[in-house]
Amino acid sequence: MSAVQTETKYRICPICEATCGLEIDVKGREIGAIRGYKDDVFSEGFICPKGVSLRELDTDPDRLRVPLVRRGGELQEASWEEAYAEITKRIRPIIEQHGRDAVGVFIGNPTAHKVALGLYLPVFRKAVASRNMYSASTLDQMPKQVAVSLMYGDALSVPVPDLDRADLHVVMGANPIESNGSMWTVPNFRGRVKKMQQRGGRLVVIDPRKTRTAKLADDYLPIKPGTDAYFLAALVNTMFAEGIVDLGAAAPLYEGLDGLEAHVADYTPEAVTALTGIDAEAIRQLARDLVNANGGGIYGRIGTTLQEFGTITSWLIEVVNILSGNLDVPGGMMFPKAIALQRNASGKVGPGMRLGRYQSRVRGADEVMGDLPAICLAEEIETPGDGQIRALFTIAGNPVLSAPDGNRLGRAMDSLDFMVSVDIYLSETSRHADVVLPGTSPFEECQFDIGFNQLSVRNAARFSPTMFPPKPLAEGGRPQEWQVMLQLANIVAGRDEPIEQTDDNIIRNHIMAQVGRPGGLIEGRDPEQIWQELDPFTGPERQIDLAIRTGPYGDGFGANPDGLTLQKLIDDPRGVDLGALEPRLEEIAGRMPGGLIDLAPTEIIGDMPRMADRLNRDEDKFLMVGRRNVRTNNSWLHNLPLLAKGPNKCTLQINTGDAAALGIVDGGMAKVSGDGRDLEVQAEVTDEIMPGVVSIPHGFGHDMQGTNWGVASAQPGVNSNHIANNDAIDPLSGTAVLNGIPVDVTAA
Ligand SMILES: Nc1nc2c(c(=O)[nH]1)N[C@H]1C(S)=C(S)[C@@H](COP(=O)(O)OP(=O)(O)OC[C@H]3O[C@@H](n4cnc5c(=O)[nH]c(N)nc54)[C@H](O)[C@@H]3O)O[C@H]1N2
Ligand SMILES: Nc1nc2c(c(=O)[nH]1)N[C@H]1C(S)=C(S)[C@@H](COP(=O)(O)OP(=O)(O)OC[C@H]3O[C@@H](n4cnc5c(=O)[nH]c(N)nc54)[C@H](O)[C@@H]3O)O[C@H]1N2
Ligand code: SF4
Ligand SMILES: [Mo]
Repeated sequence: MSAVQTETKYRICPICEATCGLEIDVKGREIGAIRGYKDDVFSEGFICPKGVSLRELDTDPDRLRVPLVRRGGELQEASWEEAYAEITKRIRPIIEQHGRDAVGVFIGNPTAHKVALGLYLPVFRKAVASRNMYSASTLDQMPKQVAVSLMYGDALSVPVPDLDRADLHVVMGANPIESNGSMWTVPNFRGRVKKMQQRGGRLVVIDPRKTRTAKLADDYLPIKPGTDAYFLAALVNTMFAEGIVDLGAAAPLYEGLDGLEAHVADYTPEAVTALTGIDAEAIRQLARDLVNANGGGIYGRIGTTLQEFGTITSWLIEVVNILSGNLDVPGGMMFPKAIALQRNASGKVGPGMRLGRYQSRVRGADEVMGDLPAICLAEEIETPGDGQIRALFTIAGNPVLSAPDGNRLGRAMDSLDFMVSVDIYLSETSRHADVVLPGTSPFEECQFDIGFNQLSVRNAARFSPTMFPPKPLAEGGRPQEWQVMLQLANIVAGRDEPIEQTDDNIIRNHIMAQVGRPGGLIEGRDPEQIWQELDPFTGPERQIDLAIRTGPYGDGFGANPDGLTLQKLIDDPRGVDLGALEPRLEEIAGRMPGGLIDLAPTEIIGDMPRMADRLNRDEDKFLMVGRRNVRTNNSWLHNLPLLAKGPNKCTLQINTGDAAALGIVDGGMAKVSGDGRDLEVQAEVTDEIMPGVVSIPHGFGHDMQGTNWGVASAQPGVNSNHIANNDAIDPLSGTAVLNGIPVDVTAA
């Protein structure tokens, strides 16, 4: 009979941006049932199958638990000391002989979800000090971040739908019923939409596929992939033509309205109908509805960013929302104010972005926000010369599946002098490494959302302490991931100091920054006293405590006694609700040069001539788009039985008419070719995709040699990015074009 009692623990789900609160039965080190936590102030009990599957993630026998070091060509288990020693031995000579740019880094999506990585990656990046920084951002949301930076001064100044008070919600190129939202933290999207509809509000979905979100909609407009910019330009054109532009009370905060009309003059609703596939009158009606809405706006996501005109489209979405009077009003598109680490709430003055401060070596692509485009990674490894990448770190990333032409990237990885991956699986990418350092289970780290609190449908905050702290390294245990990042930082920087000391130095610098911040909550205070008050927190907790206490709701270490501290969040797992979103436009505009928001940033206007070209382009190919399923998360949850079960998720969706014309049958095989490569994939014949469009989800193709996917390899699917063109790019954001890929389709 066991004396170990079942306890209930609470924590924030780290998988997707909805950040649901979970209620978890725990017995010793064992996870029992996982449920949605009803009393969570933010997610109110919402959960999806991925949250439930965290138990299987924790126990997955294929998840890496010890470091691997390549010896005699084989990855073999090693101690942490051996792995760190191997990295030191191999990386230092490369840096000493070839300089810092010889080290490349690829940073993947989970680094935005795990606070241990989010807080300590910047330390590692700074230590590497190479221009060869790459991330999943240029395979994802970078266009939106470029657009909002140029307009609102910061890459996370992203207005999000205030859905709970909206009466017209337009979803463009997103499928939140499956994805649970992105660049917008919104648990229970369905429930919130239903409530809006009960209030008399309307949901409009614009997507080439009739998605589950589209099925919930009052209006569904199928659009040809990659043509959203034309559709949006026609909305703007209509608003000017009909004289219904309405900037509202915020009008004095904008500049650039005068020139705008001329930039969209060619894009009348009639002029874009053939290209977009959307009827001119539907465009006019939506323009009027947006102006007349009592709070609403267009929300655009991966279908609008990961495409040919990503930055222009993201900018036009903002323009439409502004011209229709929907920015910064209740029910419209609003700027959240997070509890901690929100740059646009800290008084720092913008503008947020200078593009192209340097260029990539081989093709001369512009740097964006300190990254070079992910599509440049392979050529920067392959091409000899000064500045060639000879060593690569991948941190929670799987670019062999997430980036175009992954087989080429994999071959390039094999040509490196040295490669390190920090990952929880032996994936299509980490299998190429010489040293693989295992990440932790989510239950072995604390959790707090830095970015997603800044993108939240309501202002709220929660914190989850570490549930199962690993035994310290000195006692035969393992480091947490923030400690791994610090150790790697010290190795590449050649710093011979214990990571505890590095961490102390980091927090001391943060304290100095806060006591020196004009107008800050602890301006002019004694740094030593603040240091002592942070005791006994260390690591991420200490950084979070300092950030909360000096943030917009913080206690200011006594300056504002009712304010928040990390301890208050620890004491109440339900979290704190900080209320509905509030108008912030004056504050946002005040950070811009001249105190004005530019409706027509020069850089983006300079990119618009590209749009004219496509109007005359001959398009005779199918256009391939991606999609998401609620039981997947990019490339790495396919190994959990709970999620992997059921029919093949990696199918080619093709319209019934197209399939009939090509002799492709439902369940049969099709051959899809793009950029000189092809793949064979099971067809799913359906009316829920537009004619001329096909869809394959990304993140599959788990049959490559050297991975360790016991479950996922049984239903491997295909890597859709194998046929994506590595040269197709949205130039301003350096983002790959992975929606609207031209392909040929035949029966196989
Ligand atoms: N065609 C097409 N391509 C796409 C997309 C698309 O829609 N269509 N979407 C793009 C988007 S939006 C994104 S974000 C990218 C994703 O691109 P990536 O970030 O490169 O890919 P992921 O599949 O998210 O891989 C994450 C890796 O991190 C590991 N991991 C998970 N949790 C942890 C952890 O806690 N610690 C550590 N150390 N490792 C962990 C996983 O095992 C996995 O190997 O893909 C992009 N690629
Ligand atoms: N279940 C699950 N949830 C996830 C993820 C996952 O893999 N699985 N990934 C997470 C990540 S990293 C991200 S970035 C988010 C993404 O979140 P979402 O953007 O909501 O992702 P998708 O479900 O891929 O929806 C994109 C939609 O855009 C449509 N589309 C494609 N091209 C175009 C176009 O040119 N124009 C228009 N208007 N539509 C187009 C597609 O048909 C698709 O329905 O999801 C996150 N959440
Ligand atoms: S919706 Fe996202 S955050 Fe919520 S349980 Fe599912 S994966 Fe986790
Ligand atoms: Mo993403």
